[in-house]
Amino acid sequence: MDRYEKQYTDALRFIDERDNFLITTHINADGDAYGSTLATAYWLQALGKRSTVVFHDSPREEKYRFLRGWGDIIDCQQGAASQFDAAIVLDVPNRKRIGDAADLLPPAAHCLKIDHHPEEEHFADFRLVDTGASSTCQLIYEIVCRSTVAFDTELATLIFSGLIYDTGRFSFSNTRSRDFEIAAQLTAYGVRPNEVATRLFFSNSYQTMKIIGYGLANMESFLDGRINVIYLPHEIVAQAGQADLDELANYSSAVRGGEVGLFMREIDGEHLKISFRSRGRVDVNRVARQFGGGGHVHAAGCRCRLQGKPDDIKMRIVAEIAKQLDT
Ligand SMILES: [Mn+2]
Repeated sequence: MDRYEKQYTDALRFIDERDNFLITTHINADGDAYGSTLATAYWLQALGKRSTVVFHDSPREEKYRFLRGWGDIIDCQQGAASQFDAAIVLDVPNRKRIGDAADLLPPAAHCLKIDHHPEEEHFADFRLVDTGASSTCQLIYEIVCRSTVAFDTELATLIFSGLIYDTGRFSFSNTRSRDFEIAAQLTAYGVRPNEVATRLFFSNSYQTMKIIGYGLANMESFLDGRINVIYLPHEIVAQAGQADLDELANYSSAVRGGEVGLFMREIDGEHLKISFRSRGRVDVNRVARQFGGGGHVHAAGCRCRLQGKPDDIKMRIVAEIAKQLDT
C-alpha cells in the first residue's frame, strides 16, 4: 500500500469515527475553496454525517451562488455559536490563512487537513496532502471514489468547479492527464462544462469589466517587461465584485516576454492583497512567503499592510523577484 493509499484509508476512518464537522478553508475563498468545502459537505451528508461550512469571509461571493450549498455557508460569528467534534480544513497550508475560522478548530487530534499546497504548519494530526494534485477538489474526487457514496450531478459539479478553477481551465502547469480523466468522469455524471466555465470565468458585472479594463490600461512594466504589475487603488476596487477581479492576476502574466505578473489591490485603506503569477523561472511561493503569504511555485498570494506609498511595497517585491531572475 503506497503512502497515499494509507492517507486515504486514515482520512476515511477519521470521518467514519466522528460526527458534526466544521468544514473550512482559506481567506479570500476561490473556486477550489468553494468547490472543495461544498463538495465535502455534500459528501458528508450522503455519508449520514452532520457538517457546517464556515468561512472567514463574509458575505458569500455572488459568483459562486450556482454551487449547491452556497446559501448554507456561514461566517465565523455565526459559527462561534456551535460546538464541533471535528474539523476538515481544505486547501490551506497554514493556520494563518484560515483567518478567524481558525479559532473554531478543535484540537489537532480531531482535525483533518486535505490540501495540495506544500505543508507549512502542523495544525491537523490527520492529513491528506498531495502536492502533485492539481487542486483540493481532485483529492475530494479521489476520496469519494474510495467511499460508499455514488456521484451525482450536484457532487460532480462541485468537484469540477475546483478542478477547472485551479487548473485555469486545464491550461496551468499543474494540469495532468489525471485531471482530464477526472473531468471526463465528472462530465459523464452530468456536469455541463460550458455552464460551469461560464459561471466561473465569463459572468462578470458590467462595472467589473470596466474595472478590468482600467487595470489593464494602467499596467506597469519593470525590468524590460520581465515583471508586469497591475495595481488597483481602493476607490476602484470597492466598485467591483472581488472574485471577479481575480482574472487580473492571470492577465498580469499574459504579457509576451513577461516572467512574473503581479496583481495588487487595496482591499481597504490599510491592506493590500497581492497575487503572484510566474511563467516558470521564478518561485513566487518563495517571494510571497517573504511578505507573509504563500501558495505554489507558479501562483501565490499574500495580504499585507499598506505602509507608506503603494510604490514602496511594489518596489520591494520587484527587487525580491529581480534577485531570483539574476541568479
Ligand atoms: Mn487549491
